[in-house]
Amino acid sequence: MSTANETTEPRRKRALSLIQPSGIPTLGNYLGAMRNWVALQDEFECIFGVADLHAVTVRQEPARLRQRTYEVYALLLAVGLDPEKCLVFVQSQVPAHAELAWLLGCCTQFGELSRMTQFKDKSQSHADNINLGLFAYPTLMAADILLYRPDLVPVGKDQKQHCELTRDIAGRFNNLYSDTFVLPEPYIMQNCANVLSLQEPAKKMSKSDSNQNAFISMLDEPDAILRKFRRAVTDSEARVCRREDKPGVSNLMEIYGAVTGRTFDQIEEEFDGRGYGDFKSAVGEAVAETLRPIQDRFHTYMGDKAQLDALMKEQAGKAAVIACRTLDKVKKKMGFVLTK
Ligand code: AQP
Repeated sequence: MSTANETTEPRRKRALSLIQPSGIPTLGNYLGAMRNWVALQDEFECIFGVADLHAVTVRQEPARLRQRTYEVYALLLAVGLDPEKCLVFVQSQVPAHAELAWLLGCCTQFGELSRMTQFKDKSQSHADNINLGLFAYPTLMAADILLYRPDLVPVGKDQKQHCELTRDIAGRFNNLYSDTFVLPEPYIMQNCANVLSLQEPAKKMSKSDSNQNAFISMLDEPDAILRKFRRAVTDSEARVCRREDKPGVSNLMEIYGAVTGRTFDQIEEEFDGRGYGDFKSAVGEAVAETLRPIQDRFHTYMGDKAQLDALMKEQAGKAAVIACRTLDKVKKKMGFVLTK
């Protein structure tokens, strides 16, 4: 991705999205985000990142976080993000994120942060560690976004509230200090799957779920994938159809449709008169088949850590050029003395 021409040539619209290394990405992360990011890189000037600073708002074991960061980075490459076409960087390797988060924190109200649904949810699920970072998470997310002046921020519906707060913070800063930030649009991608937990289909599939059977990790072996789908919660009707009162089966249909390209009508027809056993095996096999080439490429990338390190360094350097330009502008406007 070229950054050198950014001020002289009309640029394509810029899109930015990050993913936390809080676990191995799930089938939900893949079908709801990563797969679509690959499609975006040809249309937009894309910036993708591993949000390791966000991950530590929940306690992480250091060696594990380090390993996960490599793994998530390698997975982003393995799904098809191409560093020749887009930026793929690690958030903590670009210090401007933490610095701008502090400055934006001083333009964010306590009441605004208190209203964030994710803060309320995570405070409940991590009641022994309701730390300042968890509370200030949206100001770091605002910094991630605003540093790169993206036009679009592809996010799942769950992140819409944080995107709106980013717009509020940016608008407030612009009013106080004159136009500085582009107000980004949340870009809710069409046709992108919302994958639910295999054990509690009322909630989304999450990589940090304590129940291993609730999610398919992108690195699960085919046996584990089949086993988890066979154990997936369904209902007693034994009929494959999509209905509100059948969230488990509907979720499996959504997944099957997303990996095979079949419509819900076609899936219903395919499994008409057959039990859930056949259906669950078919979903498991199709998912395993989808993940297999990604896993192969993942292992190749992980086999050469030196190359990953070199790529991370190069990409962080490119990201920092864009980020520091914005940060310097912000600091100047706020009255800080910059070194000459
Ligand atoms: N189940 C899902 N279905 C569709 N999309 C999903 N995403 C996450 N889960 C699903 C999308 O993946 C992108 C990256 O998410 P993230 O890792 O930054 O944070 P998250 O949304 O909090 O994902 P998890 O897996 O639930 O992480 P933990 O368990 O650590 O909180 C986002 O675009 C998200 O919408």
